[in-house]
Amino acid sequence: MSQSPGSFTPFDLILQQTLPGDPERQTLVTTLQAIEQGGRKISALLQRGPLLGITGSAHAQNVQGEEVQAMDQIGQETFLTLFRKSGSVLGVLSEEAEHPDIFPVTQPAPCLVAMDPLDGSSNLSVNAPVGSIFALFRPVSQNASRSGETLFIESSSNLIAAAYLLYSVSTTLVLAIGEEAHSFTLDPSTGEYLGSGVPLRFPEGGKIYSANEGYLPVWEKPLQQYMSWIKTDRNPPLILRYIGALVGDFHRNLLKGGIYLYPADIRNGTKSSGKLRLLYEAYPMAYIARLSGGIATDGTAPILSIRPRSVHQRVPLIVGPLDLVREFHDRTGSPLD
Ligand code: P6P
Repeated sequence: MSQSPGSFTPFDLILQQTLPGDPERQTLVTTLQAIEQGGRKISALLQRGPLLGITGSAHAQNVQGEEVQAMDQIGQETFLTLFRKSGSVLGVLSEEAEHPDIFPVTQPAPCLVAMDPLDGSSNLSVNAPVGSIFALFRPVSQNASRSGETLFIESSSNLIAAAYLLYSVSTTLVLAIGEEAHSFTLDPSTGEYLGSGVPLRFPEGGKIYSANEGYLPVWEKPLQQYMSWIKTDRNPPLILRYIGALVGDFHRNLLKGGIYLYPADIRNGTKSSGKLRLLYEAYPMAYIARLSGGIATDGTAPILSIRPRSVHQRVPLIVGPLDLVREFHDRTGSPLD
């Protein structure tokens, strides 16, 4: 049932997609409130970013060996503090921290959160879109005997929700729970996130592809042939749109119909695992894609069927509407079931 444009809230979606007696309902409400609050703070900071001197490098490296931007650290501290205070989050795994943080909880059915607090942060210095990405899991256990890493790995098949914030012309929250994914826009004047109540669906027949073709020379042959085919022999050809921030590219492709590809590459005879991380980038996008009628794979298998061996494990990511992803798999020799 769609409500009038702009009156449907994330709280409405949680109520719609969970049962009254479900102890996770309150956990989802409280955890989403933390995400919403962090989104308000980061959105407001980014409006004045250059004036505050926070859009540049922090002159440090993260556990991934990547240069940390000042806003990466601000995003990390912002969401970590909010999740710790929520009483609903048992642990947080972050791109910006080597080990998960484990917190005391007050809720009977707490969740785990895997997050990329500020995705695409190298875009900040040129005022291009960035995002925050979250995957929420039901923990297999609450006892402190397990290490944080073990808890996240053993709980990885218990995805219960996924969300991203897109900080762009406006600030968008996309939330996927139960059977539906919805988009909400932050009204800075009230702090509310408001949506139409109409679920998100990838349109069929999309004509967009998103990939960094600068790496074409180090991609495998079938992929190189696919990248040529989509521009020449495919009817109609696909057109390239690439923002350099997964959240921005994914969101445009979700609304307009497009496939995003960050494949493995071959360097010095060694095949990489791609760049994106399974638990806090590929999983949440795969979950949102699935609830929106799409699918995400690693080029061979569905992302949601892959169990992590380590918490910062990387995977190749192909994600988009079923028609375009199926076409990719047919053209590269690994047809989807
Ligand atoms: P490249 C940002 O660093 C990110 O993780 C994704 O958000 C984005 O899609 C990708 O990497 C961009 O990577 O190699 O094209 O700069």
